Amino acid sequence: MTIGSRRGWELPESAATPEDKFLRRRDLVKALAAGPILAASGIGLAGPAWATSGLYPAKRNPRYRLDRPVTDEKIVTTYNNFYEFGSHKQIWKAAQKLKTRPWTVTVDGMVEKPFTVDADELIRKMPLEERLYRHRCVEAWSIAVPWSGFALEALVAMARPSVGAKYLEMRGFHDASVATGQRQVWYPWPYLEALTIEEATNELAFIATGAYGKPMPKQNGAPLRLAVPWKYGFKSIKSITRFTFTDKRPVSFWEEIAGQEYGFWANVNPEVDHPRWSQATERQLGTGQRVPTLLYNGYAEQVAHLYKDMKGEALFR
Ligand SMILES: Nc1nc2c(c(=O)[nH]1)N[C@H]1C(S)=C(S)[C@@H](COP(=O)(O)O)O[C@H]1N2
Ligand SMILES: [Mo]
Repeated sequence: MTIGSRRGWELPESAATPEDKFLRRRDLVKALAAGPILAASGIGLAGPAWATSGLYPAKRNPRYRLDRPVTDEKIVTTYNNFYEFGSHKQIWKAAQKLKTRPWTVTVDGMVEKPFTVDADELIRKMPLEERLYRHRCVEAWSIAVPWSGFALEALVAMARPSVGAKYLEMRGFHDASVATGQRQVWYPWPYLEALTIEEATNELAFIATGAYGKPMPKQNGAPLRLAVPWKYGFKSIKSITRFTFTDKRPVSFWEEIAGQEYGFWANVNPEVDHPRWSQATERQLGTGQRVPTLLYNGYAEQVAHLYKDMKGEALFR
């Protein structure tokens, strides 16, 4: 691995979205609102995500702060887990083949009225903000990222799930013609993850649509990916195409492959080892440091109550 750079330490949190950029963004939003002629003129338009690219950087929500430096953007966008494109970290180039616009998102299952919506249309309807979140991979490396996006709770509210719905299942895409990793047919494609409704409506559950003040890079899960920072990274499913409300607990992608190692809950806990390695510490990418891992990855205050009365559940793998 060649992640020896120390640049992460040098980046102050404020480097993520300078206020002046935010102010310019407001002007741009006004300009876009002025009409389709301006919108078509190309101001601030970044590639095919043009329909929402003017929304970044979103205003930072100061409630979500870090106890560590933001990781260098270069590292976060070039060291990835995205098995659809290969079972190694250097997938960022291969991921550019994924066509993320137009992108259709379906909301179905136990809801008042199932619907399908264009991703940019959905993003435009949601309350966008920026949050600084930690991310802890089950493999014991970690990053800290300024995500842009919206609270998953807002999408749940829009979906109007029926009272019997207990879980929210999220599915990735399935297209082996572009995602060469999906030619490995022994994996249970598409990637699938799920949360309980209580988890999905917890304030921390976030749908990230951008990073570092820009639309989401493909390799990080464009156009929309989950960010649940108190859980191991594999729960944060990328490039979601479908949200399904259900009363049956879904079996997630990794749970199906190796349920003894990767469970449904996957909450971060330094005291519960992975069957093959310790989870006590983590390698902070970009810093050259190994630091102690925190219970619920440092988010116990927001989420510990969700699990208080759960007995006999493997909450930490
Ligand atoms: N669809 C999909 N989502 C995924 C994965 C994947 O392979 N496919 N890997 C997960 C894992 S293990 C991690 S650690 C994070 C990595 O996110 P990043 O590359 O943006 O850091 O994505 C998660 N989401
Ligand atoms: Mo991971």
